[in-house]
Amino acid sequence: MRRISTLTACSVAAASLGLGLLATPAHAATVAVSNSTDLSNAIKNATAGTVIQVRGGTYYPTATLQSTANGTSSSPITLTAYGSETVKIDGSSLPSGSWIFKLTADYWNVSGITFQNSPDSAVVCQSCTGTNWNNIKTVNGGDSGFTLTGDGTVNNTVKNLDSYGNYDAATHGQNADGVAIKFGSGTGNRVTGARLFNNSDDGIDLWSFSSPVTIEHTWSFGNGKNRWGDLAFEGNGNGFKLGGNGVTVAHVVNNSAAWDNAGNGFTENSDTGAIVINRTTAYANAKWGYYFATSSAKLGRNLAVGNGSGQVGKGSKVTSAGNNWDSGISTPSFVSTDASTTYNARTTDGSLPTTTFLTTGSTTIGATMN
Ligand SMILES: [Ca+2]
Ligand SMILES: [Ca+2]
Repeated sequence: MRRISTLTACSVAAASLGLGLLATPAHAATVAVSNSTDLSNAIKNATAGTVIQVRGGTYYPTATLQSTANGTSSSPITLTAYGSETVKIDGSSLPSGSWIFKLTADYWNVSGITFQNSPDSAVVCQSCTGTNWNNIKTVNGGDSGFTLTGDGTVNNTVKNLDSYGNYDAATHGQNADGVAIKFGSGTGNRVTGARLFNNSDDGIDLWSFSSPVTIEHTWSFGNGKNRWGDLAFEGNGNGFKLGGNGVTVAHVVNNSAAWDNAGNGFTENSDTGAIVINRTTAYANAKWGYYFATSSAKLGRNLAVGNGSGQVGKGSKVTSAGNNWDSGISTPSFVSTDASTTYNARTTDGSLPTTTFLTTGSTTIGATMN
């Protein structure tokens, strides 16, 4: 097998960089790659401490990029764009049904990369522990953009993800979510700062994931609309789909917003657990802003306006306090209902773009939209 020239012994790499050897983990190496073959091999052959820097450009791998190599908590494996260069990994040359990137591995840090035009799901992390995903984009794929799945899915953080335009044509849009955390278990998983929009199915879907997931500072909008001229379209279009398949689990959503989705803004989807939803906003979704018929959800200080079926549909087990549908709570006015700025580029640190859309200035109710 051809070795990547930059995968040199750690002592040589460290010496050439003028680094102190004591600070360098054994066998760690920094690998800069600029073609798909080297990228594939670097991912496959990584070991704890390996840093893979991907040079700017668009890559067209012909097989799924995948690894079962584990980092450690103190010596993770890093896959990142080189400097501030723009890196896109495009699935157009993959066999049908392929994913672009699959990890069955622990302690990876992946950042600054766009995964686009996947034949199927773009990024799948299966039974992963301790992975960090920063400023990733999953765009225009053939199934869900970003997926965590499997038992042993523990302490993973998805930060500042953009996932949009995903559509499963063969199944008429019924599956492709922006984020899917489905069919698995494990604690400590968190999604923050995500924009999940214009996907054929849901913004985020926690179907049959049996441990609590935390979602915060996340916007989910425009999902479940037939944007593909599909005559048998089946997308659901929930902003936040917080269960499914009979699991009972207390997922948590804080300071997030759902608007303009074809389904509900926030919904249990058969999860009977004590789902916690605080300071979120549901605006102009086609169905309910909040739909919790059978769960023991705890809804606090949420703001629902202009949703088609109504602001809240809740069963007798729901705890509801401080929301604008509760008695004695007033509805603050939105500073803006023009969503155009929500599509803007992120700030230089990767945070959500600055917007006044759906802000109210309230310190007590609704999402702060940042
Ligand atoms: Ca669906
Ligand atoms: Ca879904």
